Amino acid sequence: MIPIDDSPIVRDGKILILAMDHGLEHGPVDFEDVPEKLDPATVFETASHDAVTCMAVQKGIAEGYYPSFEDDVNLMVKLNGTSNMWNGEPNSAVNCSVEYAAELGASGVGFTVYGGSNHEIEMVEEFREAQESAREHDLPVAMWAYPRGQGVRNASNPDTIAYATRVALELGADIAKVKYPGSTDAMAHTCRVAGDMPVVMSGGSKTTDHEFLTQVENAVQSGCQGLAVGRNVWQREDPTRILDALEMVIYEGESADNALEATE
Ligand code: FBP
Repeated sequence: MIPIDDSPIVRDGKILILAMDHGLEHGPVDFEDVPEKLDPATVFETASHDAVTCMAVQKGIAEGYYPSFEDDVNLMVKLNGTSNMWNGEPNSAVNCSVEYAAELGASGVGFTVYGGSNHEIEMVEEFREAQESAREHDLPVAMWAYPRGQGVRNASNPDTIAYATRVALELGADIAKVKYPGSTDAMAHTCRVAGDMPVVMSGGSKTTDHEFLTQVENAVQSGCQGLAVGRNVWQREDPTRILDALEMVIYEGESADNALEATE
């Protein structure tokens, strides 16, 4: 397999995944304040920003929209997902194969594993199949490493987040996407337990420019290679501006304050 740093979804050792699988995971409610973003083409246009190393979408969005953007955007196909209508113990249906993701033009694949769910065993078995198939296609695998379910008392607990990150390394993920564990020390610990595997911070629900960029700055300073973000970019009125600022913080090591000032 090609070294992760040589993958097209990595730029100068850094990663910015623009995720837009929310229509499946959360439903149209995430687009209420930005109804124009219901058209996936608008988010693909945003993903053509230099700061974005790939855009993560589900199969149906890749099939319908990626052909118009393949020259400007690297594609990550999410191989599993669940709707918010599912009310059971956390699980994620595999809805796309690695072979088909490769056919669609993917430069990487994404896979959710809910550690601590009663479905963890089957999810890890499904991950095994995807990970080994991704190796055959030379595609990096990003694990959405989300502790969630009956075995998890507190999904925000820093030790739990570090554990989920280590699970990603042990199972052969190339990138772990994790929630911010609350402090720079905890994030640094999370990155340490990941060994050489890049860790990217999950964006979360939309916050202010300052709050969001400061958290990204803290994550990057703690050893994170970047970000996998959705709402904090495309729910904004001006996604280009926040991407300009993210480019400074992630790739140039600028502070959130400097990046905000420079992009005002
Ligand atoms: P956000 O930056 O908007 O949080 O997107 C990242 C992501 O992992 C998406 O890929 C996914 O749809 C969503 O968050 C899952 O959110 P939740 O943690 O609420 O399940």
